[in-house]
Amino acid sequence: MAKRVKLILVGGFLGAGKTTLLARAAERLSLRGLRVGLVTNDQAANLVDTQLLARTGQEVREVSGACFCCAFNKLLYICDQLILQHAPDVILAEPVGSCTDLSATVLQPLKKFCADRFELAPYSVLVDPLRLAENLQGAPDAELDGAVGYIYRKQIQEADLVVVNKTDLLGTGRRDEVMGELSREFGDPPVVCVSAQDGSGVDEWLDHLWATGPGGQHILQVDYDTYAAGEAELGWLNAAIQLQAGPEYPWEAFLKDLMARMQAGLTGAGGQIAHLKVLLTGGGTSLQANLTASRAEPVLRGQAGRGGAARLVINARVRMAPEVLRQIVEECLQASAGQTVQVSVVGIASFKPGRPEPVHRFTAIIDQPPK
Ligand SMILES: Nc1nc2c(ncn2[C@@H]2O[C@H](COP(=O)(O)OP(=O)(O)OP(=O)(O)O)[C@@H](O)[C@H]2O)c(=O)[nH]1
Ligand SMILES: [Mg+2]
Repeated sequence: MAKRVKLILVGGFLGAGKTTLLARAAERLSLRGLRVGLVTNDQAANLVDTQLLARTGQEVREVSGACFCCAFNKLLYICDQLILQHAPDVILAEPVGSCTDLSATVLQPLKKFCADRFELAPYSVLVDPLRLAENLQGAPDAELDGAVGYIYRKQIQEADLVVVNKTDLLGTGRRDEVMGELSREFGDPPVVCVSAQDGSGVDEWLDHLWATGPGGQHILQVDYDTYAAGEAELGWLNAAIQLQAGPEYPWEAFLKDLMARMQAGLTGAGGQIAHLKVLLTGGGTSLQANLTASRAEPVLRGQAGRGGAARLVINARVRMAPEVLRQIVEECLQASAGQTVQVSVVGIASFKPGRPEPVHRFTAIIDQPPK
């Protein structure tokens, strides 16, 4: 039998740090001498994540147009292409951050139909510890409640392994509190703690994925009406924009101004920001800006050059009507550009994710045969 590829799916809510962890894992696995392939996923094209992961130097493919469960055959096709063209030992894949029920709709079908090709790692679900308590408690100022909160909980419940990320931001006391919240709410699931950003815990997490498995040990009852209602509360916008300015124009200041305008505009209109991510590239440099909550500060990483041409990719996931989201983003863009920057929109899509219609849905756990 041909060698099986280790397939690692990393889920979790929007902004939990999946892409950052995949990039870090790709780096660590390459150091172990393993060839890595990466797969991103979204409802539409023009993904910040695909571009960010391409910077790891590894092969990246995109499943866009639908989530993994609704585009299961496309996921298989893309993985097969990766295997044929690149021969990876490991494929790391990131499902859309508003998706759940992946165990029933993706993991079990993978074990059933592709046992010869893939060895499925435990399904890791990332948690942003700074958001956990407010999202679970449905506090009055919680970013996620109702149907979106339902998705959030289901994601954690179906994990084989809960990965508490961003531990670089936690003191020991807060870390203990997070563990307490997880154990109270989810009955002591296996948990590992990492920081995708500084790399701590990442090797231990990877070791765990090689020591245990296969993934998909829990199948949940999921009410698809509530799930669909939760996804439909989110406005989605993906845009690719070409910019042109004079020779010394400071692109970093432009991006900071744009993020501040979008944050004020979106929250001012009553939107709740789940994840607003923007990547500005040009002249061999790239600068990313992320905002993972309405009241947070945007985080900038990388660097931007000065002047000339630049390309902007905007991916916004905001709890508001998509038409309003698009109007605000377009107005902010024009305001930041003023008379100094020429803006041409290469592509823009804004919509609500459609009702999830999985290709497969298994109700029993498939035991993957041993190697
Ligand atoms: N401090 C800190 N920030 C992190 C860590 N991991 C991710 N982040 C930041 O969290 C934000 C979101 O990270 P992403 O990796 O884009 O999150 P994601 O889960 O892929 O988001 P979606 O693709 O929108 O679902 C970015 O600003 C990251 O830099 C971490 O370990 N520590
Ligand atoms: Mg991502």
